[in-house]
Amino acid sequence: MDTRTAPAARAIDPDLARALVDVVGGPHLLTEPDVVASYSLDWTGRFRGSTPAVVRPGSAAEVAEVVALCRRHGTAIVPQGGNTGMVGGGVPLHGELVMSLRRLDLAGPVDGSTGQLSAQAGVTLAAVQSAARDAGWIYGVDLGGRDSATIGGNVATNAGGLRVVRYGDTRAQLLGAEAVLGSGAVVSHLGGLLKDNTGYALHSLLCGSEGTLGVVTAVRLRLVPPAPSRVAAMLGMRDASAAVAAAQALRRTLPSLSAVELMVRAGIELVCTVTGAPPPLPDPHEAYLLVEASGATDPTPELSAAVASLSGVQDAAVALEPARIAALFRYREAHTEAINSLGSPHKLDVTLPNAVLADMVGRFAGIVSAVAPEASVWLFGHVGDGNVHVNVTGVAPDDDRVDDAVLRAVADVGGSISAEHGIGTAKRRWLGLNRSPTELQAFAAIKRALDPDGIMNPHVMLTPA
Ligand code: FAD
Ligand code: 2HG
Ligand code: ZN
Repeated sequence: MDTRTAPAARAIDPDLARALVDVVGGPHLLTEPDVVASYSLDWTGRFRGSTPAVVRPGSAAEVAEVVALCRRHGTAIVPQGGNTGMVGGGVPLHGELVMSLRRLDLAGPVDGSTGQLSAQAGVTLAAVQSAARDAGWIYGVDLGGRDSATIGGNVATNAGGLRVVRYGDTRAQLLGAEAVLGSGAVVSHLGGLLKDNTGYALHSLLCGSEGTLGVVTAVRLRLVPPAPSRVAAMLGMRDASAAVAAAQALRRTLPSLSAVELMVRAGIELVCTVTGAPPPLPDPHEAYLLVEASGATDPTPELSAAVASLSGVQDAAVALEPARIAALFRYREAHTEAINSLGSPHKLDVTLPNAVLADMVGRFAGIVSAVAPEASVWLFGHVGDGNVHVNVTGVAPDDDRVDDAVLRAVADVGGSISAEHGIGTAKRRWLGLNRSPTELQAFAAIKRALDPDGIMNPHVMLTPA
């Protein structure tokens, strides 16, 4: 796969290597080139870095010792969870040491009376969801990378996903965190009090900081009551504009709405070709809306009434059984892997204001073809949040012209250049489109305060000092 490749990393300082082995044990300092290579390539295949070593601490205390050692040696660290990130923020593109958090994998127990769960950073999202479910609660965040993505990575990126329209993003679930800052200091606030206005909310600041301020080692999460009755419908829509208008209407008319996802004909056809799934509806449609409603009682009558009042619906497939609902969601979730099968994509994850959402969905293909006529554009996303995933294939990994054109067009109409994936290295160049010089100065001041030597993910989000 053609990737944006970084120069080879320098070998690790032998003194640092010995000290790291003393902390984590020999088996947890990985230096074999074949082994560390898998930690150096991102999920999309667009960003390939190189590292002298991967260190795998087994406790928060070991994380703190590793950070202190790296600070002393002036060695930069890239924290890594499940390596499912989409913006090149979790791979060592400048020869950094990789710190894998996957050994911090203790989840629970759930506090059944408050509906809260503590988990270490390396627990997968799927394991958090299943611990919550086993205790009679649910965790409100869900996304396609759930089996590999870690809760530490979710917090570091403030992950969104399929149910933000109902429960909010990761920050909305986060009641507290434990972290080792770049200074080496350990901060811990895991008490889980629902109301707690005692100074700065450091956990909220760490959420979405993409490993640039410190390493998240544990989190306290809010859970929500289960919504056991579920129904999903795949709507064949007249066009993308009608689908956007329908999604916006459903937010108001369907109180039990728990997901509303946009797809278009080309994406559905690609998914069917790559996965072998049959078409979701007998005839093709220009756009599709996947709608899920859930609650304590059967939401089907409410969903049917809400759908009946929409315009532009040409056909519908309704699913009530969990397996059939999962099959409908598969059409949406499989977009990411299906697009990857065409080569490493440029991923432009944007949010648009409601008023211009439909118009922009119609404009993206033209914006891309004006700078890269050979490229293909794939549109889908969490349209209930105004979040569209503009994927572009057929463009070299280091050719940023489409990124530039799309992100500028989005910012020009008041949109965000990153809805949920973060800035990473992929979008650092364009952060100034959304953030003023004064805000960027405040970001830099926070970074200097918490990470005085700039060792935490120094090439991510902000320009290195
Ligand atoms: P990584 O990729 O390992 O790291 C991501 C960033 O977080 C990096 O900057 C890294 O340095 C930092 N980091 C990781 N762990 C820590 C830690 N413990 N402390 C400090 N910094 C840390 N994202 C969404 O928001 N919504 C979606 O719907 C969605 N769907 C996806 C579907 C698929 C199939 C895939 C592959 C990915 C999807 N993603 C989605 C992207 C990705 O899963 C999320 O960004 C996720 O939160 C990353 O978690 P991770 O553990 O893999 O982090
Ligand atoms: C999703 O919503 C993820 O499936 C990935 O955020 C989006 O592949 C993408 O661009
Ligand atoms: Zn997404």
